[in-house]
Amino acid sequence: GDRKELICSKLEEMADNYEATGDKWRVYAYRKAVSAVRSHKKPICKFEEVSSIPGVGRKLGDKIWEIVEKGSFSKLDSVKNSEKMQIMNLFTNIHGVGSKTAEAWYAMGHRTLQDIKDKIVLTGPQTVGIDLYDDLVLRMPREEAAEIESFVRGKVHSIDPNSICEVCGSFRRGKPTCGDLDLLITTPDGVSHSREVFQRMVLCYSSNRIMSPLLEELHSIGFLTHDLVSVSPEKTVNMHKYMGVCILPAGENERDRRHRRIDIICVPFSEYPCAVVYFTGSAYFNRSLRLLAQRRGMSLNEHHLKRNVVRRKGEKKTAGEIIPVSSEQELFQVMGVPFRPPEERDW
Ligand code: DCT
Ligand code: MG
Repeated sequence: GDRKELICSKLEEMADNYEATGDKWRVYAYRKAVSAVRSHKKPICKFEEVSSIPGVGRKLGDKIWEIVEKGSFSKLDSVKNSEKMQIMNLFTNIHGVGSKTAEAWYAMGHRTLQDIKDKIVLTGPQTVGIDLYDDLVLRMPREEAAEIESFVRGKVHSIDPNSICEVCGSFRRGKPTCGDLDLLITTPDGVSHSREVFQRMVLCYSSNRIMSPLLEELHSIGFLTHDLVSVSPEKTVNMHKYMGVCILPAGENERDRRHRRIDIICVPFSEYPCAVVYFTGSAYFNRSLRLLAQRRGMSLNEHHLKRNVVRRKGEKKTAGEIIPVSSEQELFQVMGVPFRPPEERDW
């Protein structure tokens, strides 16, 4: 119980540090180990037991055993106390800043958020990221994500009562906290199996019909406070992915609200199953599914599942044909994969 939580929190913290430096493979290995330890049924008492957990292996086994024996993880302590790592974490926690940018700023001698504000010409999203740093660095509790979703869903349904609106991402995977809210919207159109060109027209139509009035309403009531994509009337007409920042109206007994990240995505009905799977994630799970599709001569992305895709040396030789699917279940079935509920899609 407690021991596992200690192990996981140390490994997780180490993964976050590696993420800030852009070391994707170590991030992957550490996150995978966290999930393996979490789902390990028995308590951890012996070294052999640790290293035999699938997804842990010898090297990480040694590190986990150090945490078990000493209650501390010396490598994490030295890494996270280094000045550079603290600053890399500070910078990469700014929305729109990745490890490469953070590295460059560090190399230029910048050390604080004030340095960045004073000396760097920031992109629009990065400016929002710095202005709202203290809010956006936090993950929101699941309960608040649910409140945001029902608030937006109400607005969507007042525009079109037939539309479907669902939160995907970590929320749908049942996580206790969410980094942002990934809201997917579609409208049943009654033509879901027709040709792609037509589908695209339907997409524009429904984006136009729902997205623009929705964004206008959410801005005007002060719910959407900052945009992370450019939103002008000409653009929202065909917009299908909005990214921005929102804040719930303050209730009577609540402490001040915080700004939260929200993505609103509008997709054609025929693409809904693939979109739900994609935006539910996790990103690691999506990668496994894509690889699986490839091995079966198919291809999968956020729009479609296709068959008869021929690849040579990883390169697509034929584009393949779209296999229409009407639900998540059917998508898994056609791919020949046992259905996995969202809660079991971390990998
Ligand atoms: N996604 C993906 N590949 C990426 C990034 C995202 O396939 N590189 C998909 C999977 C999850 C979905 O998009 C939403 O992305 P995030 O919001 O970044 O992920 P999350 O799982 O919802 O986690 P968080 O709680 O941090 O938002
Ligand atoms: Mg998310």
